[in-house]
Formats: sequence, C-alpha cells, structure tokens
Amino acid sequence: MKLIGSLASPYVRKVRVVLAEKKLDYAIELENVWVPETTIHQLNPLGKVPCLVLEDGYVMYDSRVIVEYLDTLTPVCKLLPPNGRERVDIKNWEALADGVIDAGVAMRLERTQRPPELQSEDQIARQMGKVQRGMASISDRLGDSPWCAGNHYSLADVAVGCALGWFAFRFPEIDWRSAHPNLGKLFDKLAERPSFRDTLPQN
Ligand code: GSF
Repeated sequence: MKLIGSLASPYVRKVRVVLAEKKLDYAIELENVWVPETTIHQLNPLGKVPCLVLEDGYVMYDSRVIVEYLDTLTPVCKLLPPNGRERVDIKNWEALADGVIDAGVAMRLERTQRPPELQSEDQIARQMGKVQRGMASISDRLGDSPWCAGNHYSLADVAVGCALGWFAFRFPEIDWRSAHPNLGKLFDKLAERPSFRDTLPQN
C-alpha cells in the first residue's frame, strides 16, 4: 500500500495513526497539493490528499473511506464496531471532528491563499463559529468519560486527537485547553501513544 499525502495534513494523519495502530506496512509518498506542478489529479480528480493506492493500483479516498477499509484488514486494534448504532455513533464522532478541521482549513485558506483585500472577515467568523461550536460539542459529548465512544479507544478518539493536534499546530491562539479541560486530558493521553507520537504534524 502507498499513502499519498503531506505530513501537515490532519486527514492524512488520521490515516497514518490508523495504519500504525493496526500495525500495517505502507510506503508514504509526499505530495504538495497546493503547488501548480502537483500530479494529484492523476490519482484523485478532487485533487486532495490522503489517497491510498493498493497493490493492484486501486485508488481510494477520502480519509473516512480509507480508515474504514483499513480497519477491515486485520483484527489488530479494532477501531470500529461491525454494525449498528455503535458504529454509526463512532462515524458521527469522526464526521464532527473532521468537520471542525474542515472549518479550520477554510479559515486558514482564506488567510493564506487570498490577498488581504479579498479576505472576508464574515467568512472567517462563520467558520470560527463552526470550530467553537464543534469543539464545545465534542467536549460536551466526552464529558468525564475516558474515551469518546463507549469505554474503549476507537476511531472517534483518533479523529478527535488529529483534529486537536492540528489546531495546536496551525492555530495555537485558539485556547481549547482552557475552554475545555476534558479535551486537554484526552489529548495528553492520546499524545503518549506511539501512533500519535510518531505522526506529529510538521511542515
Ligand atoms: C478532506 C481532504 C482534504 O481536504 C478527507 O480526506 O477526509 N474530506 C477529505 N485534504 C486537503 C489537504 S489538508 O488541508 O489536509 C487537500 O488535499 N486539499 C486540496 C484542495 O485542493 O482542496
């Protein structure tokens, strides 16, 4: 398997954490999707990473599809229950965590990819609202539990950990630790896992 992505992307990190947890071998090919020379469109018409290329050449995206597939490859560290409401709940956690990242990425693109005179403060405020409400919802749902869903580590924790890690990396000024101490506690616990330690976001 070959993973196409960048070391800064939180969606790619989610896939890398899952690969590590499931002890699956893979090669990583770094791709900068933001430069005109990128060849990502040859693999993904949407021009986004992560993409996973299988041995037979099949190309898979996006991160949610990839991690769902990876979880089926080995029983090592099952991250999703097989079916039913529990499975949907974990996918829901993932959608929430990814959605908070989506809003953060939209804010960052507005600031970094547009000239100052074209940047929309309304757009940034709108996205910031999603980030703040999304994090508050994650915190409420977590409450005093040790893990996001049920009583054990799952894909929900991976997704939330990657989201928080990306905000710490790109938006250190957003102080989610003070606003939501339970998220800080979860994050510190996740950060000790080799899968998270070995995939810290970097430029
Ligand atoms: C999001 C992937 C994505 O936006 C997923 O895989 O879960 N829902 C998808 N990737 C970004 C890189 S990043 O912001 O981490 C990307 O490839 N963007 C390129 C573009 O043209 O939007």
